[in-house]
Amino acid sequence: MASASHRFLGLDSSTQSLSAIVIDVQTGEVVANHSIAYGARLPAYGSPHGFLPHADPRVVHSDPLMWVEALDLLLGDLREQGVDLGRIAGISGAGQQHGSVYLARSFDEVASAGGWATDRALREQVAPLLSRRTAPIWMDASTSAECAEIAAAVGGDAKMVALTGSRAIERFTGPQIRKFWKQQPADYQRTAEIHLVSSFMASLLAGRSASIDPGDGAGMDLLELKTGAWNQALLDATAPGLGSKLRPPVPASAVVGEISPYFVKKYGFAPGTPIVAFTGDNPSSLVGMGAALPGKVVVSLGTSDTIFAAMAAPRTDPRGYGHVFGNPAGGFMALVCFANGSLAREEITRRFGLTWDGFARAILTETRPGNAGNMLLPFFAPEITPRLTQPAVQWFGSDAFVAGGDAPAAARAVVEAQALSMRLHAAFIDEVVDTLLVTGGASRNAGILRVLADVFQARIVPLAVATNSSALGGALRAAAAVGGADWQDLFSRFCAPDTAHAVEPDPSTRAVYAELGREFDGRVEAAVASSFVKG
Ligand code: XUL
Repeated sequence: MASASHRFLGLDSSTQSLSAIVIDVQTGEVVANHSIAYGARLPAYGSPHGFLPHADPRVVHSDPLMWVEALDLLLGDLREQGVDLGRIAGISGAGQQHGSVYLARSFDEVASAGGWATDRALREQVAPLLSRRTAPIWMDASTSAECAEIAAAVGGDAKMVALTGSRAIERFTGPQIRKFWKQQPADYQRTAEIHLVSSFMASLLAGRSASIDPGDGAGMDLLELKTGAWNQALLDATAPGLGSKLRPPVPASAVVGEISPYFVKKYGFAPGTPIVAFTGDNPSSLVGMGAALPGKVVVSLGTSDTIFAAMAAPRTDPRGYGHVFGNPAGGFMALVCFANGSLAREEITRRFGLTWDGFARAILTETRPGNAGNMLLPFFAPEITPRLTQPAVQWFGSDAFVAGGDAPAAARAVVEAQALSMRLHAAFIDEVVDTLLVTGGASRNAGILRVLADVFQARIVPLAVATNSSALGGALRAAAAVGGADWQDLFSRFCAPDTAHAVEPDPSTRAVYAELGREFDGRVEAAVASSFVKG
């Protein structure tokens, strides 16, 4: 019987990988923690970083079949590692936010027709369902025209922010859907169902249509924050008949289905294992960091960098960059997203031939706070915050630095710029920050943590258990929703801070970074043409 077990599975379908974490809430153990990196394991999709190449840097899509195949691979690996999936009592998870998948036949139609065949790979069965071959993802910045149209139709961006918690944003799903309708009206017409990455993954597991939750749904420019329901004016402003292609949202704690017989037969799950609504990777990470109750601020260093915090009442960003999403544990969360996260850090290591240890050394021992006047605007790809629809890289400082001949200064410069940008653009969250929790691949890099501590003048604390707080959040959410576990109890057991690796701020750097912040703000302002649509 599934419910007699205390084990829960959390999944995270993110930009570059699909990850799984299994926790045991009785013993407090992380039983399994495993990832499939798309670039390494699924090279046939031509997506070394999880997305497809495109001549226009603003257009970023992924192949949803890569995510489907990764699910089979991941569960196969877990089984091979001896993880008994029959003992899993509940599943939840997360997906990269905003990305969308378009189906000509809904998952419920598949279920009515008998569900997934157990003797054929899932990928083969999902391929004929797609009405759009690729999925636009959060890195896509190609919908400025559609954003302006949607915002104008509902009375301007200030109105959008008040209604949805965000203005009309290029990567958000509504503008992406509108672009699809404008460019491929016949394919839009034959689309029966539109999913976010999160609800798509949940639907695959359930073998039927899973609804979207308000955590991820608020990243679509379609959901009304106050009611948690789709807003009819926004649906109408986005594309005709859109309401019939989206299932009504459900609370994040809702059970959206039971594991499909395909996974029971193939991987040994117990029949009837419940699937709790999936959410966005950031809302899930809020839970996985033990920060879902107000009072903690999280920095997530991933493909994108994000800074977020739980909020009791929605407080919106007057600059128009930040977002308010549903908090899966109740209430709301604020988030600011930076597209040039690890991709920008990796660009510097690649250009200068630095290892990650060398990168940390450059910051810790070879350069000083303020970087001797060297500053970089590290927008190697179109940026979300500040809003830049084209790459914009600028080097300021010594001749050697500007000419690309100072590797240590370049390492410090990319991280100082990222930290200053976070501080600047997250000011509206308005929490007293004396501690920042960090997660993500780069949260183990001592150089990066040092700069964050000094720029924010805050203690920086990584998580002890796992760098993948989003997958962990999925497992915790399943434990709370179907196992009846208490949040505080879960947080104290699975989200303990790794105090041994905490980094304290150096107070003598406060003035340097106050001055540098003003300089950075001025340079950023100069680089950005304002695009806020007035009502
Ligand atoms: C958040 C955002 C990204 C994606 C991918 O708004 O666009 O953080 O969720 O991680």
